[in-house]
Amino acid sequence: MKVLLAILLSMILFNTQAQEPDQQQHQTDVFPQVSEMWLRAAPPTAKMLAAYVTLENQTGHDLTLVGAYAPDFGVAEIHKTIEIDGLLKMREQKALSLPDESRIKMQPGGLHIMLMMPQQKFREGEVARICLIYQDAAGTEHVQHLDFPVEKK
Ligand SMILES: [Cu+2]
Repeated sequence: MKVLLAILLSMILFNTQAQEPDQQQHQTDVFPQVSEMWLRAAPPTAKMLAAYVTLENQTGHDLTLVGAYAPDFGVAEIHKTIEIDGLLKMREQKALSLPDESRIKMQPGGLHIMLMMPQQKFREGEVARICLIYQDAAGTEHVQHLDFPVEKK
């Protein structure tokens, strides 16, 4: 009888433990963490501007960066600068994978957000809204709205 009671008691304890909420499952952070975010200041006549950011995926889910848009620009694209036969060229990156626990680092001479057809001038100290579009494993798109400080570097 005592043995049976002990078994029953341990089953109850086990059940209680199993029902405790899993902290990991309650993580609601959908977007990567951002750092080193800036838009390169350019002369007022510039037709193209470049913006940079480092994205770190701590969401617990794999993501893919599939594009960008910016309300103050006619076109926004993710580009990569590559060297072909000694010439620097830019290629649009339509899908950059950003698996869980990985990062994408954009910087001059490499990956960047290319902004074309500016609808207004951006001066140093101002910010420009740029929205990054991610796709999750299920194919659902998530838009991260970011304000890039305009900096001279
Ligand atoms: Cu470019």
